Amino acid sequence: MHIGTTLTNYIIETQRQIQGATGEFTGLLNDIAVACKKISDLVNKGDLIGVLGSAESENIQGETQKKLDVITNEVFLEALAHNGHVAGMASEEMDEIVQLPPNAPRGHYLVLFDPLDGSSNIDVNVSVGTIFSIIKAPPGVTNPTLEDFLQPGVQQCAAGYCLYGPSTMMVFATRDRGVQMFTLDKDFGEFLLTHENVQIPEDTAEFAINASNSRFWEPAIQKYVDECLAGAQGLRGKDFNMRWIASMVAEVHRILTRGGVFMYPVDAKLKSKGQEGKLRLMYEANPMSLLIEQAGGVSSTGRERILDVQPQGIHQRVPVILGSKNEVERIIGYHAA
Ligand code: AHM
Ligand code: MG
Repeated sequence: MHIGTTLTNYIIETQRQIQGATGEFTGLLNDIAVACKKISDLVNKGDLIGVLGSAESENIQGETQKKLDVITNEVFLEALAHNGHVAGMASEEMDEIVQLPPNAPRGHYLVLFDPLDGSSNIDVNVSVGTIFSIIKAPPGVTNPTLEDFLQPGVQQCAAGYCLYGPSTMMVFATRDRGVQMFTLDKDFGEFLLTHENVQIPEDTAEFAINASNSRFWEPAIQKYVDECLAGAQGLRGKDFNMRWIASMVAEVHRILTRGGVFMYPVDAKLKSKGQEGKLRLMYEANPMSLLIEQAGGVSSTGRERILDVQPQGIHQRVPVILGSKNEVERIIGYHAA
């Protein structure tokens, strides 16, 4: 496909190559693109339209919701609920899975999403993003139950994110067709292909972790970060650079673009709260892991491939270590030692 082709054309062309494709998947990705364009517009206008600041509510994780968490959740639901491309949805911002209205047409897909990840950054005008994961509803299921959603990440048909940064970018991967990046041309409202078949360099000298948690880390993470900090004088024999944006979409985008490692490991502080990690498996870790693997990187809890984790609940949390292959494999090795 040539650089500059529209997202819609890209999806149609890809579908054409799949035997028996019905156009439903094309329609679904188009719905998601429309939702993301609307969210991009809201995020962009920000204070001009009074959408910044906190709402008076908490989500299932007990976190205060931002006004934009609530609004973008509605935008996403609205864009997908009536077009006959999904059988059900689940969102970071909603306790339960979303049942479609009784009269709404049904499709074959289930979509899980985080409508605005990194939203604690929104008031300070730092990049945020929408993350989505697409799985198939079990055959014949038109009113899915919770169990129908609990599929390991390896079964995702596609996944991606939309990054609202200096420019708005849609990045997605299907299970076997690599990672493509599209940039929104706001003048005519289309996502245009700007990076094809993205590949992450296997080696890197850049890592991302919230170091304020270091006193709670497990030995494997402590050892890895200590070695990075020791730089050229230490065992690694090279200097490392550190980045922490506290916005997973921006972090993963950097890694897809120039390599690196992102870690949100389990630590003693999370464990004391009964949590196995900070990030959510089904609509944060799984979609990002599909992108990372499709781009030649590795994504692990430290002990297990994230895409193989059998989910027990929609809002389940997992440790996340992802990025450049050789670095992530080194960290996995430190967990095994
Ligand atoms: P959110 O879903 O409430 O926005 O939280 C997820 C975000 C990630 O984008 C980011 O990597 C992480 O939380 C930052 O955590 P911390 O504030 O502990 O550094
Ligand atoms: Mg989130």
